[in-house]
Amino acid sequence: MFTAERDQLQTRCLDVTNERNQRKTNYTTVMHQLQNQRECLQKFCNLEKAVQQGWMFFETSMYFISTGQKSWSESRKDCRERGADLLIINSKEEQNFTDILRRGQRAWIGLTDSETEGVWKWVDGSTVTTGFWRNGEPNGAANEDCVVTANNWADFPCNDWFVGICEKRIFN
Ligand SMILES: [Ca+2]
Ligand SMILES: [Ca+2]
Ligand SMILES: [Ca+2]
Repeated sequence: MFTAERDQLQTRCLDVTNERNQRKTNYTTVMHQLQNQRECLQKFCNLEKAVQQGWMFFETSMYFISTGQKSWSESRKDCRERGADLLIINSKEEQNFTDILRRGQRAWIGLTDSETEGVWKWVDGSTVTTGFWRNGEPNGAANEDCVVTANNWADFPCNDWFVGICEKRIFN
């Protein structure tokens, strides 16, 4: 009789523990869901704010064209202060999109051979795989180390003044 009662108590105790663990698990799950929702909302709010500030979206990035003309490095600094960097053109589609974005202006992109003459590198350190050079460009040798886009690319002196296109990846 006594043993039976003890067994019953033990079983009850196990049940309570299981229930409590289950509740804990549920609680953790709900907390995670809430956290994800909050992060999602935060992301959405950030995107909405970006649109208001004039950023435009294309595929997995957002883009901003500066209003003033600056040197290449000043344009880059401007982009970085916006949490972005100068544009890296990865495809013909992206090239076409930025042609719309620049509205006829020549614009700096994140491509330079200032480190090693003739070795064109993007601002993320990668080398050019798909190039859209204008016929005869690049032609500036050591005098022209920075690239502007105007339908296609040309090297220019980095201290010339142009507007710049910033790109920020939305998904990494
Ligand atoms: Ca890009
Ligand atoms: Ca050069
Ligand atoms: Ca040139």
